[in-house]
Amino acid sequence: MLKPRVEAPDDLNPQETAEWVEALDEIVDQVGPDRASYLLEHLMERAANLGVRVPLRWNTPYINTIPPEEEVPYPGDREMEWRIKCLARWNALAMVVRANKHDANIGGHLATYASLATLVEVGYNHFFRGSYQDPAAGKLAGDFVYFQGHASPGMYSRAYLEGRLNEQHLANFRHELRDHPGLSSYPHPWLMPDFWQFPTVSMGLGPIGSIYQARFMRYLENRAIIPKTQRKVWAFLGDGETDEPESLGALTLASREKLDNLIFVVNCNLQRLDGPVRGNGSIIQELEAAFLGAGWNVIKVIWGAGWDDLLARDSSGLLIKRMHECVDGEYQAFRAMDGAYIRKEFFGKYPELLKLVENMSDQQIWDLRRGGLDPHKVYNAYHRAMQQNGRPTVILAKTVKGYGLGETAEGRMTAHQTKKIGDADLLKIRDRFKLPLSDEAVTHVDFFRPPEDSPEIKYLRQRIEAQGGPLPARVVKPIEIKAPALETFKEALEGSRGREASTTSAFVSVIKSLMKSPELGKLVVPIIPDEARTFGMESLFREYGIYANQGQRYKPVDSNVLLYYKEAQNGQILEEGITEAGSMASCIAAGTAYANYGVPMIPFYIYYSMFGYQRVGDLVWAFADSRGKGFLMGGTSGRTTLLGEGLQHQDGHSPLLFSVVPTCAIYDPAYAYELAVIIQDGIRRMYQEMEARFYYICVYNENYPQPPMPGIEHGVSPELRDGILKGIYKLRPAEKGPAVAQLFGSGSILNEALKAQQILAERYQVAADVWSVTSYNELRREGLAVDRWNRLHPTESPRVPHIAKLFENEPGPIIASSDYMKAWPDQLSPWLGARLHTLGTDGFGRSENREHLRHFFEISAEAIVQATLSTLAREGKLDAERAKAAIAELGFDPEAADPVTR
Ligand SMILES: Cc1ncc(C[n+]2csc(CCOP(=O)(O)OP(=O)(O)O)c2C)c(N)n1
Ligand SMILES: [Mg+2]
Repeated sequence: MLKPRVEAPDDLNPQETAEWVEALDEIVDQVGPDRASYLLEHLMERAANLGVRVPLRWNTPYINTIPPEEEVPYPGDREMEWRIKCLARWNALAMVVRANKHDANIGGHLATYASLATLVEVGYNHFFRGSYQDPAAGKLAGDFVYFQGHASPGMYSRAYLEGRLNEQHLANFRHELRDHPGLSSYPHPWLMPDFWQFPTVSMGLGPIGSIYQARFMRYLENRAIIPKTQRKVWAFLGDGETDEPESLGALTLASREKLDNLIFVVNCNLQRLDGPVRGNGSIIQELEAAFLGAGWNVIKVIWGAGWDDLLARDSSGLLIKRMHECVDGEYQAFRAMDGAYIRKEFFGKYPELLKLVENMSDQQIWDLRRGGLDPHKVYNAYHRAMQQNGRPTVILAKTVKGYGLGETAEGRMTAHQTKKIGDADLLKIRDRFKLPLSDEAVTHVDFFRPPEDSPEIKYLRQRIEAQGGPLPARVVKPIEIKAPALETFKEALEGSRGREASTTSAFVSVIKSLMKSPELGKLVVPIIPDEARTFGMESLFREYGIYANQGQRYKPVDSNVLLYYKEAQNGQILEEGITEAGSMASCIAAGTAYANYGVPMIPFYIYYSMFGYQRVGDLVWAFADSRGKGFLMGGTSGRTTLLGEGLQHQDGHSPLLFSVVPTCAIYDPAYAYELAVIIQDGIRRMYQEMEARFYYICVYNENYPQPPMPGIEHGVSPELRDGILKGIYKLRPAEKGPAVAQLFGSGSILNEALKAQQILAERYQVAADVWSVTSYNELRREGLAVDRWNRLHPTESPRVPHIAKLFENEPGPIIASSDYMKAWPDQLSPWLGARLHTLGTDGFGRSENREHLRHFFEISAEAIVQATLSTLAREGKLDAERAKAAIAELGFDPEAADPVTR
């Protein structure tokens, strides 16, 4: 029978407690820790069955996860590898110090790589594979390594030793705009497209990116698009970096999806930029609990080999106790001081521990290394991580920030920002690294690469060959796919035949046609963060399946209906759940697969547009940096078209936000045929012409009749197609022309412009032309490019931007109305000047219906009419009193507060 709980003070019966502890001590002493662990587990199970609440602990002791007796021997030549590492470290340091000597404040980081060198060098020499050999497919891409961004000097100096970069490259670190090739500050595929694969320097993007990369790798394997290999995704991250929500936010996805192709290495140097990561606590223990709780394998590499003997000799248990007691702020201080300090402050706390080190000199105590700086310990951790057991692995490696850099940086609060090292320290480092450099060469901070036939370079080459090639390397194989003919999207081109439909449903028809295409269908990757039903895409579930690594282990509740919720191991849809960051990370993996895997996957990431750029802008930036391709579809677009939802849902600015990304083409189509033209051409440009660009396209949920493409009965009009792609075409000229005003509309609001055209004609006898503006931004970019050319060619006859040419002979003011902020159409001001008058949705959204919203934001048909009349009046083309009277007629109050203020 269960006993009622009593409030127990700390210890009801100290003697009994002591007996239990003694019994445990005896077991450990006589039989060993494994038996103790077995007994405890057994006891816990029993306790649970008796209804005892077993105290949960997500921590193991503050020692290495792999005990010495389980270690495997190191396979490499330790001495040789040490020499190579010293060379890599010297040149990395030289890059930064030289850069700042010649150009003060150009920046760069020394301390991060100093702490990371062993972790990456062991990887380079023994784990990271440059390629995989497949019996059928031949040479395949190698492992994917996400390097800590600000450790880039280390990766460059390694590539220098490998002969992939030359001295000029290193000398021009952070000088990318000189006569000789330079190196980018951090990993940027945009800037170094043959070298870097993954932009990581914005903290947190590497971790989440690598998780979704590992998942996407499995997706491609399970769909039989790539062969299965032993390929791994390695992600190196800083301990400070783990504070970013993106770093730890997707951990459970990795364990749920059983991603044993994923290895995180957290460089726990205990410091971030300003100071300690957890001065008052322990970042390693904190991360251990988080990762264990999320279902990962956790391998702690805390202590170097020197500590093994001390731990073995300590029978008091005080050494581990002391290791636990010290907080990270103290550990940091130990490394910033010296051996005597460590003896006094660390061992000195207990006489037993002082005794333990009595035969060691201060130097020997100082030389006791941390696990992440000991190649043997690191090798063993990596070796264990390679064993697949259905779970991702994290290695928590304790290191020292600024390790070996001497008094200026090692363990100092200012380590992160240190860019200069004094001559005395440089000479010490030279001696320590045993580099054959004269004092003069050291003070000049010369780079140093041993000759080609030196043992070091020979060893290096032999290791690279054994690993299947060097890393990082970004190789883009030519791809040969053809964009589908525009006619593939017949349904969209022919319109909805009077039926009301939204551009979102037009998009669904376009993606379905694409997925049916025999050549391209399997390359399409629909990515949806729990909004498929919102967009009417649930019919894809049944037909193409939702990707699920375990298939479907349950009978879905709707299995009796035709379009049931089908999960499948080879499912094509990535149903991500409610994670825009995760979905964007998937989009990055899919949109860069043409380079990383040699398969030109075409992502279509469709989402609630308000939760797009504004939420995951930095990932979008990284997508562009990665030369990502694909389509981002902003669903439920527009501040007034998404009715009812209100302030946090109604999006009036995404296109503007996307316009900051140089490789993003932004379109705001109104009709199904426009959408089809844009997507078809997008595939052509991105995948056939291999242009580095991607698309953001607004799609709306307002239903209206989708007209057929004008003239489609005679085939696609090239001029119309051209207009749609350039960003504008005349949709409906004034019936009783010539027009005295021009109306611009896009997306759903094009219908308001058409309605306005009618009201103007019927009620006010004003003739206006209506234009569909599919992309203000494409027009602006063309205009800017032409302006630049003119600026740089003052003696030649000026070129005229498309938009200016188009309106040279079109009379009257231009009234642009948009479901986005006024700044969106205003992009054309440089070429349309005072003729352009914009109506837009600046301000906060409201929960209302479309009619009220459009009236409130003054973008409705009536608002367009009112603006046109007023503008004509100001230009002297209409009686001002007539324009004034129209304000009330059209339902406006001239004294009402501006919506932007309400
Ligand atoms: C999102 C973001 N915020 C801030 C920074 C600026 N920054 C660069 S490195 C750094 C500290 C990194 O500390 P940690 O992750 O522990 O790496 P360590 O250098 O110690 O290995 C910061 C704040 C950044 N790169 N990205
Ligand atoms: Mg750190």
